[in-house]
Amino acid sequence: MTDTIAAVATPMIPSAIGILRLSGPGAAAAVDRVFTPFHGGPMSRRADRTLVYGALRDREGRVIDHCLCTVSRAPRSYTGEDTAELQCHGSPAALTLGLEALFAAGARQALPGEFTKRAFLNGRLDLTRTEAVADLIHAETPAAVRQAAGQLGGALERAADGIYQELADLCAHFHAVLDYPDEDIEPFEAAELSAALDRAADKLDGLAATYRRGRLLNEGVPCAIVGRPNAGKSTLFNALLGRERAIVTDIPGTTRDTVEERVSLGGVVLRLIDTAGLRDTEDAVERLGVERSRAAMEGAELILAVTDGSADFTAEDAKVTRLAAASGRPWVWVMSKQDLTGPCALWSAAPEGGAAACVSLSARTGYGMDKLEQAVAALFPPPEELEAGAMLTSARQAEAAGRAREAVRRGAEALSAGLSPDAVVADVEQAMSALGELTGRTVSEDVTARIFERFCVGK
Ligand SMILES: Nc1nc2c(ncn2[C@@H]2O[C@H](COP(=O)(O)OP(=O)(O)O)[C@@H](O)[C@H]2O)c(=O)[nH]1
Ligand SMILES: [Mg+2]
Repeated sequence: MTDTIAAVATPMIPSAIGILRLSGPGAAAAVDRVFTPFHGGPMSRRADRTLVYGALRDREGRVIDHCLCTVSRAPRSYTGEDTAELQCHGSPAALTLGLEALFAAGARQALPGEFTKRAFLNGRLDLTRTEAVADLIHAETPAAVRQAAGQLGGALERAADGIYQELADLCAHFHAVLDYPDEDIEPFEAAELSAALDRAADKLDGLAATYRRGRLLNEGVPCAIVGRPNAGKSTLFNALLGRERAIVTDIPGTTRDTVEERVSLGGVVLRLIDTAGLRDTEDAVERLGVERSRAAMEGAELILAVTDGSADFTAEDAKVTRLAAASGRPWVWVMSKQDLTGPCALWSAAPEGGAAACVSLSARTGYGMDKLEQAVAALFPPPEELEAGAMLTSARQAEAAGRAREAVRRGAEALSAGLSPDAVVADVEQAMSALGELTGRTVSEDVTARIFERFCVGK
């Protein structure tokens, strides 16, 4: 028997509405102790999902707020347990008193994520949907919101489940043939097995391929700003951030360490990294900074290579654009300090490096910043309606899906190497187990259930 948990579900700041939430067998009884409807009987005798207006009381029974209350009973609730919600005014002091009253009425403080954990344990949400709840809360862009909402709606669960079901069919068939030789079940065809494995492998490849974009969508795009000292990197960094985060001076070599901040640009979250200028230097500290900026470039998914548009294009600039081009990452060539030179930048002054875009801008006046925004938006377009939600977005998901893929591939190889179906099926079961981890379901029960369900064995 589980206990009853309670928590303030909204931020503890003065606000329009604050919500006290409960889940567990004692939810309605606890609410009865702290909430008195203005009309009608106590909440424990009310219908599910109706809003009731009444008084919220502290542990001594004194009225501390007028609020709305609703109950949803097991199993048709978010957690799958009896739940209740008190929609109060957003007063941190009143909410604290209300929560203390709920504790006095038998509830205990919920742990972080405990409501959603109970929803998972009670089978209301699979693991991917559980993760989507957290993703949605932390989403920073419209695209990330739609992705999380799609995953919350079960898009990834269905994708993983589709593959799982096909593999389960294979196993069920195999076990049926093996375990019930007297039944009239079609024998196993190697060609059929091979085709089914290829289908699953293709789907898993497709799923794995979504991870890069899903991760960037969820975690943000690591974006290194590189260039020689005094090119205007830190000024651009601050302009994108909208505040003076990095130190700007006209002394070359001021930025010696990498500085990272999140910023939303063109509907894309950038993990913007300001780096030390790339140049050969004798200064030990600065050299360390240069090493770090090289590392930042290696870890980046987007590079902004900044050259000073008001000065000559130097050998150092050429080195920077060459490094950016050689990185294999999409890169944008930013020619800075447009306010000093006018908009006609001489791109031809430098070698062709396959930049995704060339932008002449002034971080000081803001000229051209919209072009940079458009370039970023074009490089990281939001997912299509149908893709949203069906992408791998976390390392956990990618790892599980990757293991499934490896196992299916091993199975396919074993089959073409002429190994017995037993060996192949062992790999298939491992793939199912990995997919089961992705969504949080179990394996053997499903396979067993399926044998009886689909093949009517033993009837
Ligand atoms: N006029 C003008 N000066 C700029 C602009 N961007 C940077 N600067 C100046 O160029 C110098 C070096 O800038 P900084 O951002 O520190 O360059 P970093 O070494 O590449 O980080 C500073 O004196 C800045 O004020 C710009 O858009 N317009
Ligand atoms: Mg700097």
